[in-house]
Amino acid sequence: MTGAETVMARCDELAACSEEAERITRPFGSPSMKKAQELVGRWILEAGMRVSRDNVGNVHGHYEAAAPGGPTLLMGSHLDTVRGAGRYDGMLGVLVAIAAVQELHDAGHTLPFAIDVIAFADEEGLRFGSTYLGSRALAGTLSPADLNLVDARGISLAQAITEVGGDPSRIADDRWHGGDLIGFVETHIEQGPVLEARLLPVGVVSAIAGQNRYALTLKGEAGHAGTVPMNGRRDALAAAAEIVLAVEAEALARPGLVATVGKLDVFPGATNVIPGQVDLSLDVRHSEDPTRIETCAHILERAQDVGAQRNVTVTVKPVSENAAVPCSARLSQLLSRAVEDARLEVLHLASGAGHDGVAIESLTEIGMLFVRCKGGVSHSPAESVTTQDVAVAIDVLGNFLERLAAA
Ligand code: HGY
Ligand code: MN
Ligand code: MN
Repeated sequence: MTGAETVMARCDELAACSEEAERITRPFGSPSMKKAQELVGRWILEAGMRVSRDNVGNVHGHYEAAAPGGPTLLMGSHLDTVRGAGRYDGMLGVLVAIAAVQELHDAGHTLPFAIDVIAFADEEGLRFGSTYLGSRALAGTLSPADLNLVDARGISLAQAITEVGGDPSRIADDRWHGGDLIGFVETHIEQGPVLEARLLPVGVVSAIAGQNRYALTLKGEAGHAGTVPMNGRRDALAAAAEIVLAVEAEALARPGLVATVGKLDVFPGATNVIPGQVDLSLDVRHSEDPTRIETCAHILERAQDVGAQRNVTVTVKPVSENAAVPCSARLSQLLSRAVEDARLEVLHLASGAGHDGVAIESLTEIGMLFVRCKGGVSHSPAESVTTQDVAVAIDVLGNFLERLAAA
């Protein structure tokens, strides 16, 4: 099998590692994540790398430099997924990085720098709600508050780390301590329609949009659906519905801004009971931080107005905030030349999706290579890439490594 065919087959193997039989769902610290990490560990060894894992569960592959003491290039992506995920978001970046090192290993080739390939244990935040837990551990920016995050069953991140064999009291050891870093380069599906529209297999990422996540709790008054008159109800779900539409309206009014209510839980959740409480998520993103910040304030103000009009309390808990992050000009230049070496047009494009580079940027400069995905669809089983485009990505990454070695 070619490198690209191997990557595609391995994406299928990882897709079978799921907490749910009928869809791909692989959260932090789950049995399916353990299985995926074992597979990735095996493939890292096959590519001539030394494998290790850290407290938080990131899997590391280390490919020695030609001579010890040189700097290290980080590559990789995340191994966790959203609920009902596709099989390429995250996984493709891990497997393409392994494939690029496999090619070096098979050719008996070493470089003037080491390569660390990392499969991050949690980027999506499906289990604990926050983002980039794996890459923040590597960047040394996980906080004690993060360790106290709890999942839907009340299990804390600290407990979950213990359960996967890590020591939450030693999270600081997960910070990169392997010497000088050249940077972090992540290959990832575009999760958008631009490359497909431009008939291009790959693109070079210019920046990653900033992102706010909130948890809102609306409290009204539960009551009998048959006896409480419409006037005077304190219906938390009706208030939530008005807020969801207000979120959409505020986003539509601002070019380039996206805002989403992705989760909404109704309590008590019975046909004949007026909803007394609604918990909902809010995700707001834009490439310009001032626009994002202003819009968040405006949306939250409108939510409070709706609550006041309906006599429903609105409590807002900020979950995470990440400023927009630029990709390194140096790494992007080298990636652009590497794309040209593959006789392809170079397209620079911004990422609306968040990526581990947002967390790693505090540690070292970042670069990203996007791979075309069908219809721009992601966070869905319909996520799809072609073997040909994956072959291009591996080829471009190989060109990039060569250029970096010669730089
Ligand atoms: O939410 C995101 O943008 C990424 O998929 N974590
Ligand atoms: Mn994702
Ligand atoms: Mn991703």
